[in-house]
Amino acid sequence: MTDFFKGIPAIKYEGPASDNDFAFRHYNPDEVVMGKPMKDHLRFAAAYWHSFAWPGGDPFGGQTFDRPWFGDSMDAARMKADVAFEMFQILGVPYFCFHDADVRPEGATFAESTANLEAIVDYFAEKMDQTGIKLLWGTANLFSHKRFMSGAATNPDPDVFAYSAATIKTCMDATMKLGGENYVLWGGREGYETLLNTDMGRERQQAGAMLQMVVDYKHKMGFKGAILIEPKPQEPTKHQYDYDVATVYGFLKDFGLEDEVQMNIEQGHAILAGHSFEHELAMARELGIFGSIDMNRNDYQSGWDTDQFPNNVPEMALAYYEVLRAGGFTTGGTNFDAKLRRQSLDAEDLILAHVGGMDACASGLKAAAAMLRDGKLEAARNDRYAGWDTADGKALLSTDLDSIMAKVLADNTNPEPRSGRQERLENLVNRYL
Ligand code: XLS
Ligand code: NI
Ligand code: NI
Repeated sequence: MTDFFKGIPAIKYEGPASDNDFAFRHYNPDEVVMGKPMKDHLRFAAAYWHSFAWPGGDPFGGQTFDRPWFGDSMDAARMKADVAFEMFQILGVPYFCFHDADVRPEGATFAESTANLEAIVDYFAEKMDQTGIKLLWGTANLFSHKRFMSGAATNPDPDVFAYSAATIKTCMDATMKLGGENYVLWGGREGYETLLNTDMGRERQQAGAMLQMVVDYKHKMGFKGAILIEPKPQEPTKHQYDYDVATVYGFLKDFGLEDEVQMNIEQGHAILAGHSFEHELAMARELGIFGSIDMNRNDYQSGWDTDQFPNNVPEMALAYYEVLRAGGFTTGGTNFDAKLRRQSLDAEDLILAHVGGMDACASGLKAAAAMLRDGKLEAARNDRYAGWDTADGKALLSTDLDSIMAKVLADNTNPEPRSGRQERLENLVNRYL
């Protein structure tokens, strides 16, 4: 045991009336919601990078956090892992997620970085064994080091493509070895700053080839989890290729990979793309590529990815409503891709941030389940489209313009506008919160 969390005990469910900051009011892991314990609906994961690797900097100032494990040694990496697993246990999160760069020191060579990663993976394996904590997903950090400044798969330099591919292989190996349930690809540097120096056609082909190799390797190694792409429209790159769910779907179709890859959808990225979170979730569900979520919240005024811990229950209710309508998670889960504000210096801030986020998710899930159970929203939606369930409605979709025009004339078709009843539905949703 380290003394980082200074004896903060495991967080327990105490119910909505509790006055204890270190307790859950809504997240009751074994409480059954729509036939499944809450913990199996939500499948919470903590993100290694924000909680343990981020020093608290912003564009105007550097490190604010003073963590005893900051440093480049393997000893520091092991201490970081000790503290991380202590946090996972205090919170009772069943999963965690990591990038290679979060968990191991960078080596002087590719081989040394890989050896460092392998040593930490062995250390994780022991800890996972002792605690029962599992890996939701692993991923490669192909964006922080300067070698990736012009992209990873989409770099103009083939050596960077090669370095990136080899790095992805080591991270897929690590994920497989730890029994990870998904492998994530987020292309923070896959895009461009200016078209003046960019060959978009080549870069798309390079990205397609890389993804095909990832999928081939998944099958070759017998990885049973899902390959997930995480869309984001910009930041750090000015224009990122994986803009949003619909854009990525077009890319997958182009390369014939739409049945091989699913989406990891992040709240803040949806907002940056000018969508709501539930829009992105619903789009992925309709396209058959819903996978997992990165839960956080974005500041609506900032214009960049603020990765705050979620606390807006009405928004989360609508998000989990879409997750439930998608049939819930299979390999996916709720990863807190969220970081403290840089003034939140204390160890307890890390715990309380997650406690609040987990409670907000649980409230949202309960509200979503109640909405679905009551069925009023779905009944109203079905009623709005009822015309399409009639024989005439169905026939319309498989005929031709000549026949339709003849029928419009014969029936003297003259559509009457009907209310969309938006305010009525919004009032209805508020009753479940
Ligand atoms: C950054 C992304 C990143 C991915 C994993 O905006 O959210 O954290 O989730 O590389
Ligand atoms: Ni993000
Ligand atoms: Ni993310």
